Amino acid sequence: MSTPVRVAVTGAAGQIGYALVFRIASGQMFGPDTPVHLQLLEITPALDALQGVAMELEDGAFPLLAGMTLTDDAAEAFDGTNVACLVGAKPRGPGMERADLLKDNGAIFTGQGRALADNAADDLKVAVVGNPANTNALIAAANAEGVPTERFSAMVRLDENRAKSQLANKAGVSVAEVTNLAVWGNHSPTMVPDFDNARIGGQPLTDVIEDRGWLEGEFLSTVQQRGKAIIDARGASSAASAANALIDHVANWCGGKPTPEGDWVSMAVPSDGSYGVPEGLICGFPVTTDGAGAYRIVEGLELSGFTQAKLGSTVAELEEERDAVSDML
Ligand code: NAX
Repeated sequence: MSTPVRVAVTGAAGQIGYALVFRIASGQMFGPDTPVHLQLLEITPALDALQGVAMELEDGAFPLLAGMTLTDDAAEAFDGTNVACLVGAKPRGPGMERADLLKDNGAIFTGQGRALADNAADDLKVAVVGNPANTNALIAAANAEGVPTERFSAMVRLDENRAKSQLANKAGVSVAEVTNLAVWGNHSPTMVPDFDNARIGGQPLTDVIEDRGWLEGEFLSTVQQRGKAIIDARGASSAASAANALIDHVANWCGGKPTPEGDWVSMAVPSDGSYGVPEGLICGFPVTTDGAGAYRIVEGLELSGFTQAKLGSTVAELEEERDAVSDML
């Protein structure tokens, strides 16, 4: 057996954490031959609940689970961490403005960025799920002195998976037939699923689904509002599907599951200026990954006027968020 991958999960006793850690322990993030050591971080009042999660992990008797660390101390949680899944965040409370949410979460991600820089392994990779995910990733990266910025990402994969499922249903095909579906921008209702460059069964998607009114209307709004629809139906926000998307995100990036030849996936990563997105913003892009920690933004895609305009709006929102937390960058 190889050396265990040290995986930190923050907010590990929360809803997504509960859906995530068992799948990591069972080998779905890093493959069936890679042991993992789970480093679980929670706030102090949630440590009892975290203990319960750890007991259930023990009761899963996972052969790949090499060890666990349970703590409320970020330095301990990130000690030697290879992959950090930053899920824990402060939810938006009643009457709370978006700016307050940005600031409160900014404080968490400032501290976690520093703790990662001081304690994590040299090959650290970070996937941020806690909202506002893109801007939290920006803050963590800015405060992680010495860690290359491109090691920080935010998750837009749930949006991609949601979009693929809607498209597969519409076309009457298996979801596996829907490929090359990028989600551009912010993980927020402004994000943009790029149907112009997507494919179904290898054909341009727009040749298979010719109803452009549906693509620009109902499809887009269904994907953008899916999080709210889940809350309305379930009385709680997406958890298992979010954990599933994070498994996909990390597995493709550095869990030994490269993007299939000719396909791409969506990750929010620091912009290199591609497609007019200001450099440094953590923005959803189409990327190819090698499964071993490297990714590349797919260049040269043509965007329709519709998608280009939507990209402009989501990027403007990211810039506003960045400006609201400029004192933390
Ligand atoms: P929960 O409230 O169930 O769990 C969050 C957990 O984080 C709690 O157990 C809390 O004690 C812990 N926590 C809070 N501050 C912490 C800190 N400083 N250090 C460590 N742990 C801390 O929320 P859950 O449903 O699990 O969602 C977690 C985050 O994911 C939220 O911010 C949510 O908005 C975000 N989401 C992001 C998605 C994405 O696609 N990027 C989709 C799903 C989800 O909405």
